[in-house]
Amino acid sequence: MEKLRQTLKVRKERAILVAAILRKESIGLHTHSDGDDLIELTALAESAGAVVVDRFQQKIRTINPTTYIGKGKADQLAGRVRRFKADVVIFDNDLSPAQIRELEEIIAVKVLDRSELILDIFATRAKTKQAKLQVELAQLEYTYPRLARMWSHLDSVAGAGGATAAGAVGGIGTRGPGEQQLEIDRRLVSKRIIELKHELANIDKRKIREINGRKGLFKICIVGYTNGGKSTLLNALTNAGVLVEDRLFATLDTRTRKWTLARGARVLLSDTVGFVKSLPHQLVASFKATLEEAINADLLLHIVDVSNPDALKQIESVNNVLAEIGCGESQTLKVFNKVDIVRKIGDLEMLQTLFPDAVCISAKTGFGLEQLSKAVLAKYKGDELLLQVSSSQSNGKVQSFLRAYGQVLKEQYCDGSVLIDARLGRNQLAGLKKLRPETIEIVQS
Ligand SMILES: Nc1nc2c(ncn2[C@@H]2O[C@H](COP(=O)(O)OP(=O)(O)OP(=O)(O)O)[C@@H](O)[C@H]2O)c(=O)[nH]1
Ligand SMILES: [Mg+2]
Repeated sequence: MEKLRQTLKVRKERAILVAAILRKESIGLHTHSDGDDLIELTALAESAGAVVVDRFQQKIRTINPTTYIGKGKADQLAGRVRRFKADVVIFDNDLSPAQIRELEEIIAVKVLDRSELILDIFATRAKTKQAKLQVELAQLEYTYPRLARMWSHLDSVAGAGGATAAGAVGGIGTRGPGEQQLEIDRRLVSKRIIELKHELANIDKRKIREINGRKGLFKICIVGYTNGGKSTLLNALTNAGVLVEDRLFATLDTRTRKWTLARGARVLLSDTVGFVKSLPHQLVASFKATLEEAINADLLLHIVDVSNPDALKQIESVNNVLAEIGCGESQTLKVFNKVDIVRKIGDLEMLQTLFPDAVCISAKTGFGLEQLSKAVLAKYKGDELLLQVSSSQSNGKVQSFLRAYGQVLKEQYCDGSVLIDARLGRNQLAGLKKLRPETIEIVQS
C-alpha cells in the first residue's frame, strides 16, 4: 500500500504542466482567460513540492479517446520532457487509466492527472489521524480502478518520487506482475478500503456526538476556496492561532472557537478545509467527518478572495462542493476578503452587483470586521419581531432575557404580572419560550 502511495508523489520532481482546453465554439462563451488553468495548476504542483520546469497549453476540438490530446501533440510533449529533463507530466484534466497508460508510453515518464495531484497534496498535508485515514481512503478509491496501471507503473518507472527521464519507463509491454498478482493486490486494496471506512465511521460517530453536544448554540462555519483567507479570518475574530500560509490547502482539519458578536450573543465559529475546482469526488466523500461542521452549521460564511481574477468561478466551484455535501440550501453570507489588495475595482463592483448583501473585509488588516460582526448578528437574531410578553413579576428571567437579547420598549406592571412590549429576533423566540412567560403575542412580524 505504501508503494502505491509513493508512486503518486511528485515532491521535488521536475514537472511539465499541461492543460488541454476544449474549444467551446458552439457556445461562444469565454468563462476564463487563457492561461488560468495553468496558473492554478502551477500553484497546486508547487504546493505538492514539485518544481515546474515547463508549461504546455493545448486547445483541442475533441478529446482523443486514446491519448486525450492529439497523438502529434503527445509526441511534442515527449520532446519537451527530454529537453527539460522532466520527471513527471501533470495534466490539468482528469484522464482515464487507459489514456494515462498510452501517454506514459509515448512520453516515457510518469503522467498524473489533476485529481491525483490534489490527492498527493492532501497526503503531504494530512497531520491528524483522521485526515490521514481520509486521504488514504480517497487515494485508494481513486486509484483502485487504475490498479493495473499502477502496478505496471511501479515496475517500469524507475524509483517513484525520484524518477528521471533517462531510463524511466520500460514501457507497458514489460508489465511486471502477472494477472494473478494483480488479483491479490486488488483484494488487498479492497480489504484496506473496508478497514478504513470502518475506522472513519467510528470517528464520524464521535464527531456527530461532539456536534450534538453543542446543540442550542448558534454554529457558524467559514467555507470557501482554498487560500481565500478562512484561517486568517478565524484568527482575526477569535485569536485562534491557526496556521496561515500562502499555499493551497494549508488547513485540512476543522477548528472551532467561541466568538462573541455582541452582549449576550456568543456563537461557535469553525474554519475548515478549503475547496478547489473539480475536487475529486472521492476526497469530498471521505472528508465528510471534517465537513460535518459545515453540514451542521446554522450559517455559512462563504469567504471569497476578491483580489483573484477568477473569484466568480471560484464562487461557483465552492457552491458545487456545498451542494455535493448537502449544504446547497444552507443560510449563507458572502464575505469578500482581501479588499486591501484588489487591483481592478471594476471587478469588485461587478461582484458587488451580483451579491449585494456581501460584506467587504480584509481579514489581514481588520477592515470591515465590525460590519461583518453586525451582519452576522442580524443573521443570528433572524428577522425582528414585535412582541407583547406577559410574565409573572417573580419570574425576573424573562425581563433579563428580553433586555439582553432584544430591545424593551415598554413595561407595565399590574397584579403581580408585568406586560412587556419588546423587539426580538425570531431565532431567540425559542430561548424566550423556555423561560415560560405567561403569554407571548407576536404583534408584528
Ligand atoms: N492581503 C491580504 N492577504 C490575506 C488576507 N486574508 C488572508 N490573506 C493571506 O492569504 C493567504 C491564505 O490565507 P489563509 O488564511 O491560510 O487561507 P485559507 O482560506 O485558510 O487557506 P487554506 O487553509 O489553504 O484553504 C495567507 O498568505 C494570508 O496571509 C487579506 O485580507 N488581505
Ligand atoms: Mg486555512
